[in-house]
Amino acid sequence: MKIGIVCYPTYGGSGVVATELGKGLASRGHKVHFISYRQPARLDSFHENIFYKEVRFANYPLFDYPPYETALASKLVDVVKFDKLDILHVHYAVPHASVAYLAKKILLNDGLYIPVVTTLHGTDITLVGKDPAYAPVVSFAMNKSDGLTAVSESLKKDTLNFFNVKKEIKVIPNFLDFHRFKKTNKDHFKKALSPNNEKVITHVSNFRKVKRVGDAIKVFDKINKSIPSKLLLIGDGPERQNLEQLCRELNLCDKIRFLGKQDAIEELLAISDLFLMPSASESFGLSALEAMACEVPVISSNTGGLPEVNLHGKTGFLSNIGDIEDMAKNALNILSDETIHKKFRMNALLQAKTYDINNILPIYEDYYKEIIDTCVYTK
Ligand code: GMT
Repeated sequence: MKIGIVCYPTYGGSGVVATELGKGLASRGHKVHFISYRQPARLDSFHENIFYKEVRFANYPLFDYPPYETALASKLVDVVKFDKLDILHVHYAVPHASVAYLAKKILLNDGLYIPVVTTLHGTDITLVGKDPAYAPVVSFAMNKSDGLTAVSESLKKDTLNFFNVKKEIKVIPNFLDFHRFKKTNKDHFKKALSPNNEKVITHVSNFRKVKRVGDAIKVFDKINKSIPSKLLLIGDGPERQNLEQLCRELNLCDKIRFLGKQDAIEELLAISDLFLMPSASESFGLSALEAMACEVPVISSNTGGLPEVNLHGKTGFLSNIGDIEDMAKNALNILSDETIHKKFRMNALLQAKTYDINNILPIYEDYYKEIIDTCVYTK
């Protein structure tokens, strides 16, 4: 198939999933065209079946905000026509679903029908999409997509609760590549980051409010009072300064390392003993899954899709949002007994295996075929 993938090029989960999906499809022989305003972060090596089409938008002094939607729709029309795409798959509904609909309408005028699949990732529904500033357009565009997928049962439920969606939503979860995410020996990192063999606790996110990184720091503070530990904070974002301030207030600066955005997260997960994800909202929790693939148990909140990924009492523990005491108690339960820790590590790996990219790619392929066939039949 010739597949167009539209995504955000940043380190956010939706861009990561879109890019890894495209790379996986390309390795199975499909021609994949990525369409975005910058080369996606994880599109970092050459593949003969991968093409990158950059959206360029001309600025003009009249614009406070350059009209990205218009530029993207024009690019989609151009790529679909010129590269004869079979299907467009847009990731994150805002604004990609409505832009794809516009492109579809323009192409229809020229006698071309391009089927559109929209994948809902999380905040495009739970936070941004349901904001009255965007909701009517998001709702309309979802109903106009030929195919609609969500990354967890919980996100599907939220979408049906918040919007009047008539379209069938298929759940296709996040996934990962076990060639990359596996526990390897990184003793030199371990020595550098926890020289006295302290336990290594890790958190990865974009440091937005919704991630509640402050809770991760407070949970760490409690763990560290019983078991000497180090906290690795990986990622960056708007809350960083507040978090640095919190570390100072708690007198934890020598125990917490802000590592910024890291490409080889798996190498840091390889030396981690525990992963913290105290989010206020999380449709799936891809970083938790990546940790589990590296045999790291997860202490998380019980929101959104997290209970589907992190199994309470098996791969880690779930607590109510903001319940720092409970999270710390659960963390100590795992960390203070080597046999228990080992068991959680193995359970985490086993559970992660069910999300192997090799299981998920055929589901997307079959879904694309089904959508294309239905469109050919109904058009
Ligand atoms: O907020 C983020 O973490 C980024 C966001 C995105 O859309 O870029 O991530 C969402 O999509 C990921 C991939 O499907 C999911 O694993 C994350 O759980 C989800 N984030 C939230 O729902 C907050």
